[in-house]
Amino acid sequence: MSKTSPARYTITAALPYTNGPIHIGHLAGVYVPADIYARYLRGTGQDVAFVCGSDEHGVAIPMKAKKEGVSPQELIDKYHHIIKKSFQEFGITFDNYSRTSAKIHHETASGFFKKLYEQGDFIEETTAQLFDAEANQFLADRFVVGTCPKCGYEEAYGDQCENCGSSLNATDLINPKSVLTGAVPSMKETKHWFLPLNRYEDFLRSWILEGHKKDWKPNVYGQCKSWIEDGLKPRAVTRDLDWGIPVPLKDAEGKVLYVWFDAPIGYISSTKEWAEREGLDWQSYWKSSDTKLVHFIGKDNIVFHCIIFPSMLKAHGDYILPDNVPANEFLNLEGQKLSTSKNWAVWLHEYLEEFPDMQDVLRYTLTANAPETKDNDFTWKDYQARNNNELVAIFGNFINRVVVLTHKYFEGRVPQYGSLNEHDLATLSEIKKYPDILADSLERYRFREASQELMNLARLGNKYLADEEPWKVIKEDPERVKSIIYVGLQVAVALSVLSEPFLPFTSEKLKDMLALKADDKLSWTTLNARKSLAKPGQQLNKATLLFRKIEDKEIQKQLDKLAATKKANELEKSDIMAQKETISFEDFTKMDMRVGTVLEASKMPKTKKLMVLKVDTGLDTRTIVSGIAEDFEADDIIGKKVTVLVNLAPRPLRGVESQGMILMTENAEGKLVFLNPDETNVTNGSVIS
Ligand code: B3M
Ligand code: ZN
Repeated sequence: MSKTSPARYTITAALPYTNGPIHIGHLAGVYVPADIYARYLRGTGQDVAFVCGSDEHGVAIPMKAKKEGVSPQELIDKYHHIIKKSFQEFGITFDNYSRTSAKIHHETASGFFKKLYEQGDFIEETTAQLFDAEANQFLADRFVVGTCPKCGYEEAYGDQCENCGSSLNATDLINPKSVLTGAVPSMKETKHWFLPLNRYEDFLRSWILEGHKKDWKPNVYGQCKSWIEDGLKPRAVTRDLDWGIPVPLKDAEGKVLYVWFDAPIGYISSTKEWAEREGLDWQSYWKSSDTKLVHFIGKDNIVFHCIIFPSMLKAHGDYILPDNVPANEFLNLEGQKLSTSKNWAVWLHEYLEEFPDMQDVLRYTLTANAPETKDNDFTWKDYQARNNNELVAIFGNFINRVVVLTHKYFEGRVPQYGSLNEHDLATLSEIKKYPDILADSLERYRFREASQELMNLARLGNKYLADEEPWKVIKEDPERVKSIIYVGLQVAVALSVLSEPFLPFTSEKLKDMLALKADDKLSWTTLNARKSLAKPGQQLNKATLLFRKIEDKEIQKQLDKLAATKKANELEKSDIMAQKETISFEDFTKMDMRVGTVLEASKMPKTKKLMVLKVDTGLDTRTIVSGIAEDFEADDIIGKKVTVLVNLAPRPLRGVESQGMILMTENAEGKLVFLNPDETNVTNGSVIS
């Protein structure tokens, strides 16, 4: 792969599953860095195909559809549109956002499978697989959980352990259990096609272990190394399932392609769809050795993008391989793992509604705090601090000062400078270093570092103005102020160009303020070649605020929202029953509850739980059968005061008619206790109201 200057780039971002919306974990891990990279490349004049799309297959889809009570098709349509729209509004500039249910993808994936099949690249094998007889369903992937053979985690899935990241086969699980019915699966024979990864060991060793030791991130390289050294095994690329791309062979009724076989091919289909629309040749983006292919993914997808998909591409024979796979670690939220099912997330579509026009604040926070080398935490306080202390206080403040002063002193025109002193010249030459400083970080996928360098450029401008104090100098030496504002505006123009990949909405506003929109020659690469970035005489537009301060109460609102989620989750986990449906006061008054005294008690023969009581209800003495025998000795309750529901319809229990109900509850140890008006001077028959 050419390291120096590729002719074009194919940038892929992991295809999100359409079983939920996008949250900040997805953004920080994959989409924000991928978009920064793609925008940077376009900004430097490169030929880029930035592709993505919805991942609409796999068992996660029918499972979630069932949970939501809709059809799989309804589910994927719903989330595909939410996801696509939120990406667009957030400024993620995919050249194409496709979906794996698209015809072009079905054809591409089937064609890919067929070619490998015809070349003899698969092993065909009938093996015993886990089967849930009750659900009449083979259990693979997320249909089955059990103990991970590698780390002992008890909730590992049939395809992957989320605890240690190992990729598994369903039959590897210890104590497997069906997710569908809870049943212990039996074994049943079924035929599948396997990609013998072991055949690719030599290729993977030399390509990754020797070829990419230096340029791949240590977390990615390390996972690949341990995979290869653990010994690669054949992996099934088909499934017994009714949701997915049918296996394109005659004897494969009821079988579909494994989702991890078809999904990465989605990158190719998405490129095809785009190229067709644009009148370009898709093949040059996937089959030319002067194309640089980069996959942006989260760490749980490493094995699929570094081992399995490259082996598929290699087997196919005419595809290029990824030059890099800059996988990120995970982002947590307020110290807790992000989780779609537990609703522990900041959802992109909700953020866009609650913080309109503040896409860049989130982009910046997620980049400045990106989980590049280790898992990281998103906190709302940090979000507020990044905004108030960096975007507002440094970037925004600098721009506002220099543009406002230009209007105040020079009627909004870039001043014609007189002489430039040493400080001016040093500042101008400092600006010129930034395109390279940023490019250097970005080329190494260090987005955090790059975002901080960008802020350093704003700091440079801020410090320059603070040191030169044009608002003071104007009184004695207005000529000198022309030079100061001129230099300040050069920093502003550089910021408007270099911030584009990180803060695209801000960059746009800033270019507008600086009247640069018509200046189509101004770009990342031409910055240094130009004598003046802001040309003397140029009329600027009005100063507008680029960022606004975020108040404590806005942050508190978000924290309260999370606290409510936490509480709801805890309630669900504990045995506390959710509140029943609201009843009217009339309903309540229908219940007649009285105070009574237990006169006699005896355990009902041949039962474990039932006790027969005689209770003085104040109205009468009646028989009540109560399921309390495991928690009380008969002798201990005689003489106790109890609360009795007296107008409950009588019902026979083991041949004895029970004429009411004693109100009970459970104590912290799970033992039954009376709901007791423990007052000796309450008369039996007193109404409880
Ligand atoms: N659909 C994303 C995930 O694991 C998965 C990526 C496919 S990329 C080809 O959440
Ligand atoms: Zn594990």
